[in-house]
Amino acid sequence: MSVQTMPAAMPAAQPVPVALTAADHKRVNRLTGWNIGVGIAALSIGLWLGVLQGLDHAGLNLYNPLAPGIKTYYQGLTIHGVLNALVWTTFFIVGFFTFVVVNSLKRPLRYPWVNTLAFLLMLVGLLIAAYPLFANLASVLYTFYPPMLADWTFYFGLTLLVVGSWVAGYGMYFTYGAWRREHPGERTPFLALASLITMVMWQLATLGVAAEILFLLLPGALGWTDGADPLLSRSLFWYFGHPLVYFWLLPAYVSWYGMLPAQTNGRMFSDSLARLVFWLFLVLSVPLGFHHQFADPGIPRIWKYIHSSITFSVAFPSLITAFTVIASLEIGARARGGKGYFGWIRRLNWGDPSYAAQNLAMILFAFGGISGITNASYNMNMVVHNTSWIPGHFHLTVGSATTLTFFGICYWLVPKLTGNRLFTRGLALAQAWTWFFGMMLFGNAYHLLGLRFSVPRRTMLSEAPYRAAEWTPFLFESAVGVTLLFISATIFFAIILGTVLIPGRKLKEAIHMPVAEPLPGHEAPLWLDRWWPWLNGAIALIIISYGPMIYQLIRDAQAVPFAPRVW
Ligand code: HAS
Repeated sequence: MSVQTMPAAMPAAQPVPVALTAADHKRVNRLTGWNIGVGIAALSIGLWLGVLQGLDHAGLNLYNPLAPGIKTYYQGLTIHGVLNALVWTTFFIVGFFTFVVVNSLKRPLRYPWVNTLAFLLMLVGLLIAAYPLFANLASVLYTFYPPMLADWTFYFGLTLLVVGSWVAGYGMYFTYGAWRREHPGERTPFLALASLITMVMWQLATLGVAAEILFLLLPGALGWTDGADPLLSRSLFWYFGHPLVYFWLLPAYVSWYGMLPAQTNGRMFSDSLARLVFWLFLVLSVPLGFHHQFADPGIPRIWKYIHSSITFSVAFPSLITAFTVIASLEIGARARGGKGYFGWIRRLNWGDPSYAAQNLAMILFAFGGISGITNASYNMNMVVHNTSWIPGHFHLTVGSATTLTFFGICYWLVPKLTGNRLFTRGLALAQAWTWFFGMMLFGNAYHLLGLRFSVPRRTMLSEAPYRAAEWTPFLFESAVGVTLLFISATIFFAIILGTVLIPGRKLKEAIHMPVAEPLPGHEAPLWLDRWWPWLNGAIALIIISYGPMIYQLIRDAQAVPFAPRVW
């Protein structure tokens, strides 16, 4: 054949989009259901120990009659922290994102076995870590600082849990990659993009704790080494520990931006700002962990200053969120007949428990956010660090913004997954409001106890000889809060069990994932769909803000002998 007659090079054929079948829906629903179910089961134990802790602080030591298997206050506190902060959140988030990515891309999982494997790894990890926790072999709190050392099974179990969550992320990236090939040049749906960004941020963040466990703690727990450098260890932990909090927060933001407005007839006020906020979190979430170590000697002031500045920067996307999400909700309230500067608030969809829970979570987060910004200021931090102010802060953030939002999501997602009606709307509304008032009282009391009286955190206050009379009104306030939270949690578990188990409650109409569409003509530009500038920016900032200090810490590391077990 002559050159002239050769056919022109054919463009590579674009893969045909793969549609979701009923079997795909069933598979992803089952996977989501299992993840969320395990998360809720863990939460039920973690919350129970939280209630006992709260009552203990108020002077009522009920551990013996109500949790006889728990041998020390610190065992209870460790189980509370690990199950609530690490297990409930991670399982819920992985389940929720698996559902969101598939339903938002409208494409089945590329390799469903990868996501199934992820769930199994996480589950096995949880079961392995549960053994030392309940056998009192790992009462090292959820931050597990050396020289305290837990049984090796604790670290091994946690490692599997984290690796499982990575694998879940890979399953989502493979799915996204396949979608991208099938839809070249198309804008990624917001819900999928935001979920994927969060999972990538998580992969960057968990490198710190993976290094800490694999190189410092696990070898010690296996008896291969005698000690570890506490400062290096704490620095690697907090490299992970602060972005961890955004791993908890961002799924709530996925819902607040991309779903909640639709639940009150609203639209997404700004698709561009929503995407920008997630990219900013990818860039800014990791390089700021030294703000947890303001009181640590050995970290030079300049690094504390740099990390403090980046901490103030990461509050910025949350401030954008406050304004844009409220604007999205206002659009909905006005469409529902709302009028006036503030009168529209009454017209929000308060009668829907899924909506109400999430809006109440936002209100609590406004207070938790303010206390976070207070923590970030070096001199204020010197006042509140290691006091009950800090649990006050994180119960209004992870305990409210995150957990109450996840409850709200469950109120549409669990009926969607089971095909059963919610058991019941009235109970679910009562649950959301009791959680709201419980956290209000609890959070307020703990903040004030820490700020005014320097009441220490992580202490069995019922036994503290220095308990002062002036603490009493606040401790009483916190006990009322704890009681409301206990009632609220009990209602939540009853609702979930009732929805899943009570027969004859089939949905009359199918439930669809709520999706808030952008205002017409306000779709985000395509540059907000590109990964490389943001991902490279995130990696560069991590190297700049951590590289020199981590190098120095490794170079000067001195192994401090692990402490004998005191529990
Ligand atoms: Fe934090 C400690 C700083 C956010 C969780 N944090 C902790 C710990 C946890 C935690 C668990 O700088 C304790 C760790 C330990 O065990 O030692 N935190 C911040 C800052 C922010 C922040 C600056 N934290 C969070 C979030 C968390 C979380 C989110 C979990 C989900 N935090 C610190 C610092 C420490 C710390 C120090 C170390 C303290 C120490 O000394 O140990 C910011 O990202 C917060 C920004 C948030 C806002 C609020 C925006 C408001 C919105 C809602 C608006 C809605 C409204 C309602 C107004 C600026 C988005 C509308 C109503 C209608 C009706 C429409």
